[in-house]
Amino acid sequence: MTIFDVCASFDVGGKYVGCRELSTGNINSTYQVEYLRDGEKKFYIVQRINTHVFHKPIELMDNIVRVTKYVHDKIKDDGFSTKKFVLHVFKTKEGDKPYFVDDEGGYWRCYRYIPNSETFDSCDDLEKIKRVGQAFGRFEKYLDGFDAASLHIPLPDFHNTPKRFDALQVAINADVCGRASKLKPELDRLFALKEEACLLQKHLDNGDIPLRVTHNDTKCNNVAFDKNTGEALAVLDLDTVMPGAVAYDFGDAIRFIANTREEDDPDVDNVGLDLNKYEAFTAGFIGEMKNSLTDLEKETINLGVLTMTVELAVRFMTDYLNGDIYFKTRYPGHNFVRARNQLALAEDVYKKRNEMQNILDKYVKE
Ligand code: GN1
Ligand code: MG
Repeated sequence: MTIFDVCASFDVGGKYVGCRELSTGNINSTYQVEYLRDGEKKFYIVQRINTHVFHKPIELMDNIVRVTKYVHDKIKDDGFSTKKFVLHVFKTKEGDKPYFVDDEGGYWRCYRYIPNSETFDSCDDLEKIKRVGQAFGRFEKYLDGFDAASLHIPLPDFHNTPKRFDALQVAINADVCGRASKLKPELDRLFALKEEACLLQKHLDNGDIPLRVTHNDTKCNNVAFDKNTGEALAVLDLDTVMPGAVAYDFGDAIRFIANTREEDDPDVDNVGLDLNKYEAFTAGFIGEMKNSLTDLEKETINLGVLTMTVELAVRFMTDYLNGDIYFKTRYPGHNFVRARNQLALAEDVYKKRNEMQNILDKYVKE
């Protein structure tokens, strides 16, 4: 089965020209495909869904179809371009399905490539960071009226931090690769943050904060930008869209975009939270979202930054202990490097929590 065959199964017009694999993303395999239609180049994104991670690809695609349709209609009402501001899911020619199953049982999907767009794996420009915040804030604002409980849950307990700690403990006890003893200092530091990092889940369990439709992977490379105007366009990578807390999305975005180093930089002494970047993202996100937020959401949204950072450190560490079976790694020890990086960031976030709160209060009240 070639990418050409996969493309041919979807209802996209024109002549296939070629494809290239895009290397970003720790989970799915992604290809950008070029077509020619009426003398014009058209681009599509074709992805093989990682069914080791996403066990129910049909449900996952059902979520994506429903959420993109809802956002599509809101954008149309607001008079914005639906081609630019929301992903379009192609259906198959046969069966009208939003996924194609190849002869090995692999699940594929096809999106329209957002025209004339680009993504960034990291971002230092504060104006651009603010726009990333606006894009994710807009996404959640548009989905404010969507019945979150009606969505399938592709990854149960994805951001259930206490359960992530439980899984870490299981991995430590099993220690299948004999790596646990040399990780003791890092594990002690991680467990020291456990109580604080698990507070958000308590609020959710008690029903104190609402379940919303959340994106759950709010990295800046999941926002498309217009190549010419620099405007933030559609939000990408909707695999993990499911019910959650707004603090997940806010926190995960800050964790990624406001780290002074990249997520897997081994130079942990220089990893920390950049408060200027924090402020830029907050201005964009809160600017879009603040009228939809409850008082307790405003009070707890910052807790998401610590929670998401600790949680990802726990996840990378767990995967390292389990023998690197979940995240794609590029070299031995990659997951451990990532875990140490996120741990250093989490400690700095904890130190800066009061400064963060002062900045947040300013935008919440504006
Ligand atoms: C994974 O594949 P990617 O980069 O979109 C992961 C996220 C992590 C991220 C860390 C489904 O996302 O939760 O935050 O790596 N996605 C899944 O880079 O586990
Ligand atoms: Mg992604």
